[in-house]
Amino acid sequence: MELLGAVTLVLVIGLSCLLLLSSWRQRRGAGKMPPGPLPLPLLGNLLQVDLTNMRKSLLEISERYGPVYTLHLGPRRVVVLCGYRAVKEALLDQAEDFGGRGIQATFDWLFRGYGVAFSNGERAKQLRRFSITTLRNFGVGKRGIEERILEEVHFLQEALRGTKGLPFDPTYFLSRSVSNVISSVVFGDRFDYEDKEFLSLLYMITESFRFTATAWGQLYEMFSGTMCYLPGPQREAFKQLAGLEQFIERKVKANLESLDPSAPRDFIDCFLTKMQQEQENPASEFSLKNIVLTTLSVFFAGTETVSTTLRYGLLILLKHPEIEEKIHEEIDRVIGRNRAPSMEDRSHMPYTDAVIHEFQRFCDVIPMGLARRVIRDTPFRGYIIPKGTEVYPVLGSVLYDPSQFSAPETFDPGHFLDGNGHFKKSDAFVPFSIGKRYCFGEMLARMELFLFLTSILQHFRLRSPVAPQDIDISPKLVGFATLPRSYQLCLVPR
Ligand code: LZ1
Repeated sequence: MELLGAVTLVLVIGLSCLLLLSSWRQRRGAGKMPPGPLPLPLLGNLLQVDLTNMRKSLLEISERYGPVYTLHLGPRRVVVLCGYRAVKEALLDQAEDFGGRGIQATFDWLFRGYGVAFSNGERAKQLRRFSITTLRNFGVGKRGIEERILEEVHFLQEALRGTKGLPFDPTYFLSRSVSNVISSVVFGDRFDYEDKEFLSLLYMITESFRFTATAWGQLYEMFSGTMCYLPGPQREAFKQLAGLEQFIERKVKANLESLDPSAPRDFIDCFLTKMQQEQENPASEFSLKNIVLTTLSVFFAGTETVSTTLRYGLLILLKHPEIEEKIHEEIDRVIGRNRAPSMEDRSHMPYTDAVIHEFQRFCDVIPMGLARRVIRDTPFRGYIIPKGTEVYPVLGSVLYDPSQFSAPETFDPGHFLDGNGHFKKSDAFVPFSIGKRYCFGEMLARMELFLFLTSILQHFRLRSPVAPQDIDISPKLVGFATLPRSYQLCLVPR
């Protein structure tokens, strides 16, 4: 009995020391860090956040600790930035300092620091510059891509007419069309809407994105170190990401076998050519890993964000038929029924433009942005953030900042209109983030949102099988991503 007592005592003391040590390690060098809730050993601030709504939790904590605070996501020590001023002062005014990339644990399982979106340093720099230039060479931001989008619009119209006014879930209608625009750029061609492989790719994208929005996905952000070895929903997400990687690997191989450097067919060809040019350069980041994971980043980002925004947007219009009606009026007045919309129309359609901005503000598709990292010891608002510390720019807290929008919780296109019905810009419109690593798909996304939305509403009236007052436009999931509830839509030709 005495022996048992002694063993217990030693165990308890030993365990306490371990916990204290781990707690001390967490807070090491925290002297000049922003304040924040006291972390527990190992768990960090797990008990202070609601994994089903991180955006809300992060805002509630900022009411107590201010717009800049330190939060422990399990073992990750993260500086959280809330509200327009803090995010802008960091990401724009100290763009260089805050220009590193932090962790997105689910995606990092596959990316491991490679590819344009989730890399750092020289690698990120080379890949970003190459990606922007190459997208531009394929017409992104110019007439070329506008024509490609309008071509895709025709296929979408035809598919939508096929629903014959019956209720349907619009998810895959939208994602197939949106994805085909970026697919044309990265793979050189669109997919047929019935292509089984295409549908399985879209399923893999949608499902892995959905996982990041769930509470499990957020738990995984904290404990990826152990959870990646354990069974659970994260395994499904890994399977989907791995499936996407395998598809891109096959594409790269096929392109290589038929490559003609003098006539690049797509983004992959351009990357392969660059790889060959830089074969002798030991500092080159144009490697096999980076071609696969850069192509995948662009394909993934170019598919899921825009289609989620459109899907959410159409649901909002079902809730607010009076807003839909005003868009119809503006379309009829500016474009009419006999020609396709074009980007030139946008500047003559302030109401529609405001609605699209309000979609992006209200939907808040990536509420915490992609995590950043300070690349050096960074003085900020009297604190010193040590080099390498992760930073969460809470984009949702800017999009919902009450000092920037009169009624942030309400869907109101008036947030982007002045008293005369002219479009009114807002500095707090940051769905693409800002600063050194802002989303370079911004131009493409905004063109797609405008052209897809106007051409759907030019030809169809939206109807809901559910009465507008019974439609719930609050999100179904808020994590890394924000997702709308699923719904049925009817389209009536007009
Ligand atoms: C991304 C997004 C989501 C995931 C990965 C990259 N770029 C949105 N934009």
